[in-house]
Amino acid sequence: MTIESTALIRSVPDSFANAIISSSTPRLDVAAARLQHRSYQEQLAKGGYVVQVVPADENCPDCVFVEDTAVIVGGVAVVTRPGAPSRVAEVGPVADILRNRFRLVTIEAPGTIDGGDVFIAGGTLYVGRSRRTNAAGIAQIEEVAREIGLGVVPVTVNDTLHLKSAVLPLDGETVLVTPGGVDEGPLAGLRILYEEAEERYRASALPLSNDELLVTASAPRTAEMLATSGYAVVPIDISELQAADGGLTCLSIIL
Ligand code: CIR
Repeated sequence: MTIESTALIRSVPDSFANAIISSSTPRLDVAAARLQHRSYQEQLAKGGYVVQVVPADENCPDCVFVEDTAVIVGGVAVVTRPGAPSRVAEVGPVADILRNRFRLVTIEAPGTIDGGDVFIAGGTLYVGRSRRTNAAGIAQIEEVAREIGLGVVPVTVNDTLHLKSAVLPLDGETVLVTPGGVDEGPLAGLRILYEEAEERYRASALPLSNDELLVTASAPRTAEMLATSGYAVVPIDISELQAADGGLTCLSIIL
């Protein structure tokens, strides 16, 4: 029997128009974001995931970026304490779903972690030191990782929001990296492919359950490089969600 993986996603609230944005992007278009999010949901289902949808919360403009609220580490769901104060209330409904399947560990103050700062590859948990994830948060997730025998490698994030804004796991051993986005020294054990220079921070990628790779349509040259490297690329337009600093990983938690 195949055990299907679940992808937890969260709907786009009307208040998405007020999501946190780092650039001078004009007003976010909620309707366009919803259409793109629907297409993301469809691709996850086509790609072999069972999709579970958490309803939006109008009090949480950024709640569609559900990845930031929890990190699955083996049989443990680490419920985060997001680094942006306006996002702290997002965790409750996600934790309520995860507690049915996982032991919960909650990041406590003064620790902060955004799930976008964490990925696991090759027996190692990589965690970003970023504007959103601090040393106290890293120490707490490190304890969970060590319990199940994972090594922990902190990575300093330079000029971007999260570790996964610049380093995207493509499989157990390969990452797609934005040159200069993070201190690359700690990534030494991984095979690195680089985002094309003229598409800086536009490429995002998410492995599907059927071994295809979802890649943002806003980075066609990087997508071409990935296809040439042997990945079965499926392009998707999430430009309106990217306008609020989101990528493909941040729209789901894979269980
Ligand atoms: C934020 O600034 O928190 C949101 N507007 C974007 C979060 C993106 N999350 C992610 O990449 N994991």
